Amino acid sequence: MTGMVTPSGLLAAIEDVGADRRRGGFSRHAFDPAELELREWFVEQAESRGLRVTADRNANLWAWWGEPGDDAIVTGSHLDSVPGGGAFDGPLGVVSALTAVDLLRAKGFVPRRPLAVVVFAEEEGGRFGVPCLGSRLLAGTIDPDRARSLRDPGGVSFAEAMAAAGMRPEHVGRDEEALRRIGKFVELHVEQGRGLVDLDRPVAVASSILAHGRWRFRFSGQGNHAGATLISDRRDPMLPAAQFVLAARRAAAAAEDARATVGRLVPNPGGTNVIASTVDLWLDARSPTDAVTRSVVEELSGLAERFAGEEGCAVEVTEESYGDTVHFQPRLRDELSELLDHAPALPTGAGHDAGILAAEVPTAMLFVRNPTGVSHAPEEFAEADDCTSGAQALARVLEHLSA
Ligand code: HGY
Ligand code: MN
Ligand code: MN
Ligand code: MN
Repeated sequence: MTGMVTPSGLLAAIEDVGADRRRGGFSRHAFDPAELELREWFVEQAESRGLRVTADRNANLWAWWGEPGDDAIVTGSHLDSVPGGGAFDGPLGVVSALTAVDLLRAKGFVPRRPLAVVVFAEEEGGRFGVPCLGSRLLAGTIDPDRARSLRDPGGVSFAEAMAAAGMRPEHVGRDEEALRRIGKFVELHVEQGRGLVDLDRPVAVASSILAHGRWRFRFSGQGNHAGATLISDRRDPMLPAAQFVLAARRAAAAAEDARATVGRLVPNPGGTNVIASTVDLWLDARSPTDAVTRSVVEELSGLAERFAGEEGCAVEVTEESYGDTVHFQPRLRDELSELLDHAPALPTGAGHDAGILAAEVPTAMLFVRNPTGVSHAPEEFAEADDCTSGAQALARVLEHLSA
């Protein structure tokens, strides 16, 4: 792609936006200054390519090549990150879509169907706790009132944050017009794992997404003084919480290809010399089947009750989000694999907006090789040449589907 902007070139242009000096990596969360800056950057990049950008009622951005219309070929991903996340998860899908538009235009391609690049809001759930919030609202798989009332750690609601960003939270919800406009959706994403490295291939198509969800466990005891309270008099919720973290690893290891993670644990009030009154922790559980994921969570909920009881504490479990196992349509998956020199079909342990939309429209995903396999961490990486191969593959897919 001599002289043309490449995906890694576009990523380099935003490498200072939302850089998290304390954690490393990037912290770009829905409607915070960094994500708003990325949204503006995306609009500029899209408009400089002659694309017309609109925002839908759910804070998702749509850049149209041609008139917006039904049965469009849509690609895109997200710009928000997890706290201290990598540079590629989300943005690679967005910049590859922009590069694919460049490649198609350079060869004189004119879409015979509307074509759009979409940027979904709050895919990571890094601020309001529910992943794929923008695509869930679009598809109507989350209650609008519940979405509006989701609060970030500082107590700001999704509705307040949307309004502060100049958007209208009162209109969020299933968007029939936007859904009707999606003929097919293809999301390109950096691979989050080592499948392609082990196969020595640059690009794969997705075969499935694990069944995954998030549950909040609130352990409640008695806040008290760290020095003045005898051990025998304590009801310390940190104890059942600590046992729970270990039990989560054991339960996942004993189940069929399951994963269980406690990445976030918040004692209240959180003082060094204070026995916590409550401890909140969030369980992220996943597996190739709904049954296994659900059984791991059920087992852990029972253990949480037991651990809490042993310490004179209580526990409350809340399911915050759930995404069924997604198997991408074999016909579209195989068609794209064939188109891309028999690219391998790989499962993904990560959730994606494509997984939400797959319930509504024909959907596919492309993955780009990640040499370390690491994701949701500053070390996340993809070689410039592989990113270019990904964008070229995406351009071929868009041209093929637009025919
Ligand atoms: O959590 C996930 O799997 C995705 O990155 N949101
Ligand atoms: Mn992610
Ligand atoms: Mn992602
Ligand atoms: Mn995604």
